[in-house]
Amino acid sequence: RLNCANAFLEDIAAQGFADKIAIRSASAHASLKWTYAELCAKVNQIAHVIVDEMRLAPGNRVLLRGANNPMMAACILAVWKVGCVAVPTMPLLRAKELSVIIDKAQISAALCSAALHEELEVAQKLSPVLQQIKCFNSEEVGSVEQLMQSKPTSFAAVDTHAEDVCLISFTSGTTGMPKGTMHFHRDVLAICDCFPRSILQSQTSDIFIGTPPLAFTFGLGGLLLFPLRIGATAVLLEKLTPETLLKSIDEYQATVCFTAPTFYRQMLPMVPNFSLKSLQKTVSAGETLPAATREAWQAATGLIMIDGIGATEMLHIFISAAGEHARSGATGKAVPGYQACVLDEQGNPAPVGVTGRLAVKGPTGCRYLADDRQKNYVLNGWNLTGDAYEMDAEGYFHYRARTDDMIITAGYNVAGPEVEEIILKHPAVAECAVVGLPDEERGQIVKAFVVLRDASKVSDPLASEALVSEIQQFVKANVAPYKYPRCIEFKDALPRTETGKVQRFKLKTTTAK
Ligand code: 3SK
Repeated sequence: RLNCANAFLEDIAAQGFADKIAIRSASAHASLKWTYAELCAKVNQIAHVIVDEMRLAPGNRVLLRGANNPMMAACILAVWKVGCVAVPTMPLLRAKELSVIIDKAQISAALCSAALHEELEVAQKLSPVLQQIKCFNSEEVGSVEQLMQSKPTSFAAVDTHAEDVCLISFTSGTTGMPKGTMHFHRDVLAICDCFPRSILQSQTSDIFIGTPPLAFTFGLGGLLLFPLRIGATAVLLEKLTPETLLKSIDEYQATVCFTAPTFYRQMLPMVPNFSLKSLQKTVSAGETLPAATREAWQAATGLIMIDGIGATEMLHIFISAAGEHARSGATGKAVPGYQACVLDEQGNPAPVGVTGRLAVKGPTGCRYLADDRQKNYVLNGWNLTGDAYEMDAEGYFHYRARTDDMIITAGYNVAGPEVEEIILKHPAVAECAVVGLPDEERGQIVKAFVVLRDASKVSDPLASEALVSEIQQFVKANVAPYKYPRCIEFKDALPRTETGKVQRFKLKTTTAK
């Protein structure tokens, strides 16, 4: 029997951490601190609200909608404590997207931050299976906070099984079709015993900060579960910008930061304006970390980036490396607890140095909710993540592309991210995505979408043409010339999921010129 909520609450409080700060946050007016004892009490009161007022029973699915703040965290833990299934959703989702999730997971109840409830009410009209919404971060009559006031501060966790589902996390959909991934109580604890222990080597004195939403398992683990599992402190902040994250690192004396490569890149020019003396470890995941970003970050901060790849299907990071074990250009090795290998087209282990499909197994794995795509993801016990990787003789894994992002042009294999990495080194370029577009002569051609640091550079067509040819020459000078983008389009922004991944499928539907 196992209820994972206990492992973040009473178990930790009983280990001598009751008066330690569990969660810090800030509202517009005040800063907020909850000790482990206070967090336990709040979670228990919310648990009573879920059982006594919402009349939910173990196994019921509860949609959670909120930004990264203490009440959102407490609601997730309370849902687990009462044996229900948490379905956290990205704060920016619109009614139609929410309704797809509600229908797919047959969700009858929601806990929603008051600031975000309007869109959920629209979704409820589209999906009447959702019968009740209780708002938090509100003092109104009927709000979670108001109902909590009369509730006891103790609650005995429902005696769930280690293999009861407690979390359904929806993939953010780089392909546009979200899938629900189901995770057990034991999975939630397993991720806390893998990456944070062996790679991050987090300590109870650590203060965790960062940007990924709690609705994304990267954020749920990195910003809430990993700190709480060891009695450390989680700083939960909403609407962070590169500048406010740097400022908050100094203000909260954060030691561990989780964010995506794009965010680290955007912070770089501002790093000299901050002390960052407290910062010891920076974790990058969610998208591939270009070597240039890793090197620039190290030059600016002196910190060796901890790169990692995870997947919503696997719950958290399964390949990574830290400190002296990290290598520029490699994501890392299989995180202890996981095994990883590269498979060829036939499903056999590919030789060292050959690109193939990444396959992973370990304590967590893919269980899609009612989705035929399960059979494509899990093969002979291996999870096929959809990433093309190469393993070197030392067991380091080198990212090449998403398997569906390999471009085959005139018989050559081109990995889009390799070309992106070169283009990103051009001084005029801020962001870039490379895709293959159908071409009669070559099968596919390489096309780059580029966001410039200064968009005014291409306001006149002649300047634009000159810059296209300059970037093309730049790529040819740095990699095999057949990889150069025959077509370059300047854009104001790249289409991204809420978790920061580029939605290449949207770019692939454009034309070549
Ligand atoms: O996208 C990733 O690399 C990732 C990392 C950690 C946890 C979850 C995900 C999807």
